[in-house]
Order: sequence, then structure tokens, then C-alpha cells
Amino acid sequence: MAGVKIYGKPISTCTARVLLCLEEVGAEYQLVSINMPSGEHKGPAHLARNPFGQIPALEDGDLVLFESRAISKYVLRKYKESGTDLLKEGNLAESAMVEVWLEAESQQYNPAISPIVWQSLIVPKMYGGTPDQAIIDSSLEKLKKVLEVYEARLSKSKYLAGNFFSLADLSHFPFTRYLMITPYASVFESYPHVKAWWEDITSRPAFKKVSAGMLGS
Ligand code: GS8
Repeated sequence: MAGVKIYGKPISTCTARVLLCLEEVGAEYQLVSINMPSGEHKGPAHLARNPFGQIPALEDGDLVLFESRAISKYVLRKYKESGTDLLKEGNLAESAMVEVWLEAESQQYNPAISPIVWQSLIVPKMYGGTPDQAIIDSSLEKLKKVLEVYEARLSKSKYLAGNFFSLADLSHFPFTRYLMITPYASVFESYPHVKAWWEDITSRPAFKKVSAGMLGS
């Protein structure tokens, strides 16, 4: 089959990030399922693709990549002829702003939101465990501080990097998508510009398609 191979699971947030990019550019790709419960991601075949034993990984001929944000950039560069320009690499200032907000996603937003999703959704649903409320509460406080910054930013521009949709916006999708099916979704209600931004980006066809393969669909 033509196209790149992506090893992962559609329910995985980091896999979903890459799938969104592939869908946005309309690329042909093959999703190869990795059996996490059986530990396939820690076996030699997958460790050769991702030495940290995590998903996703991408294979394009002899090139093998891991780290979902790096894979995402590769996909967007490889398929830039598609006309979908989510990196703005032709413009120094715009591309720098995409990088700034992509870093904000991975260094500020992700560390605050992921423990809430992990504790309130993954722990009970996938492991049958009890959520640790102290972790949820402290992470919610962190997330609110991050959302205040996002609210200020999104009251000045339609999207995070400027008045154009970019990888920076897309990258926020997987964890936010899961936060929205936890009891903590209402945290977004206090930030009207963030909420409008979320409604805008989730109306994109690629988001609807990838979302359908995630938990809670
Ligand atoms: C994180 C990958 C990751 O946490 C990236 O690709 O962006 N920084 C990396 N993958 C999780 C699944 S959530 O999408 C994973 O593989 N967990 C299993 C494990 O760590 O053993």
C-alpha cells in the first residue's frame, strides 16, 4: 500500500495528533495497530521504531520517526504540495509564532491538562482504578492559569499563532477532546474566546474523522 505507515492506536492522544495532520493534508497512509495490553510497544520490533517503547511511530521507506510533534511537522512538510499550510514556513514571523504556541502546548498546556484526563478518564475507564482527586485539583489550578493566558491571546487573534489555523491549534486537540468528556469540561465555560476557538477547530472535517476513533465516540 502506498503512503506512510503510522504505528499506534486511534484512541491514543499522540497518535491522534499525527492522524489529524495526515487527514488535514489528505495523505494516503496505513495505520498499523499496536497491541498495548500485550506489551507489543515494548517488544523489539516496536523498540526499533521508538526506542522509548511508546506510540506513535512513523515509517516512510527507510525513514523511521517517533515523537508525535516531530512526526506531525514531517507529515506537513512532506505533503506541503497539498495546499494545506499549517507550518507557515514561507513566512519567518508566522512560522516562529507557530513554534511559540506549539511549545506552549507541549510545555504549558499538556502538563496541566494531561493529569486531569489521565486521572478522571483513563484510570477509571481503562484500569478500573480510582481517580486521585488531589492530582486533579492541583492540575485544574494549573490549567486555569494557562487558560487565562490563552483567553488573552485568543481575544486578540482568531487562532493561537495568528489569524490562521496552524499545527499549534491542531496539537491541542487530542487532550482537549478527552477533557470534554470528563466532569471537568465546564472549566472552559469561564474562557469565552477559548471556547469559541475550540468550537471552531472541532468543526473541521479532519477533527470529526479522527475524533470518531477516540474514546467516548
Ligand atoms: C509521548 C508518547 C506517549 O506518551 C509523543 O509521541 O508525543 N512525547 C511522546 N505515548 C503513550 C500513548 S498516549 O499517546 C504511550 O505509548 N504510552 C505507553 C508507555 O509509555 O509505555
